[in-house]
Amino acid sequence: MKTILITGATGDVGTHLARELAGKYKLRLSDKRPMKPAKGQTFVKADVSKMADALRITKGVDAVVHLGGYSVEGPWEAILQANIVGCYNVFEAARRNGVKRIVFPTSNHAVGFYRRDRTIDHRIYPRPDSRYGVSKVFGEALGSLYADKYGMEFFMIRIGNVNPVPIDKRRLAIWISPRDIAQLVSIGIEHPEVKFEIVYGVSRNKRSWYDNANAYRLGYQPQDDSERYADEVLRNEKPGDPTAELYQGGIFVVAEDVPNPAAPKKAPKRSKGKKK
Ligand code: 15L
Repeated sequence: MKTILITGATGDVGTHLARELAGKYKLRLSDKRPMKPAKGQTFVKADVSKMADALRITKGVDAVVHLGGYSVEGPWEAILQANIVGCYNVFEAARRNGVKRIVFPTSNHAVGFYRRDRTIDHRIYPRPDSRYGVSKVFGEALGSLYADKYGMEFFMIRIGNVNPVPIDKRRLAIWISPRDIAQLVSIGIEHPEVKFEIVYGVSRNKRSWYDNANAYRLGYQPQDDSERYADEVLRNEKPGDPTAELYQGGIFVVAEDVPNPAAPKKAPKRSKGKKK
């Protein structure tokens, strides 16, 4: 049985994966926050923004699923340490320890500035919607470098939103169920021909914005479709930010502190002068 390291194991995605992949792999779970591993799994506390920790946890595993990091938009310093330095350390530590295969959950936010009326595939040029999205593009680029230069193998999953059920209109397009993400991660660990692949981490959603042909080519057969939840989700949907609603990344595209050039142009105000 293969030994798989999952970093960021206390997060939502890590928790779903540890449950779904139990029994299939020997799981070494890791995070900087403590957790109690299930029977048959081990836990190693580590902060991957420190190279020594990254080296310690990647030793002796067959593959790494690197979930660890800042998982939403955040301050630059936090993103830099957790997602840029942390990602570099994990890929480099894996290389030094002779671990070839890495599954990297990148994000829909690496391409979040594409509009919702477009269908995009794995070959599209990234359009990150946030500092967080940029950090995911960094991970994709670093993986590409390590694949070409060192012969390592990378399976990049641009994850939509992992949840037992889709939670709003945007997530109807990008939702992935826990069992579907587990299937994709298993393909990423097992597929013999992976050198560098990008796929979308979404279920077989009728409303998807992605052409996920690359995942299907590699054997992905999603079991779920958000459509069965659509009526209920849409019934409860509240009107959102009009700019966010144009873009796949949703609220991540909205600038926090400066005027946003992506915002729809407002009609010019009528002057209050006297009518002629
Ligand atoms: C992500 O990449 C995040 O990790 C997750 O927390 C959600 O925000 C998700 O995207 C999403 O877009 O719903």
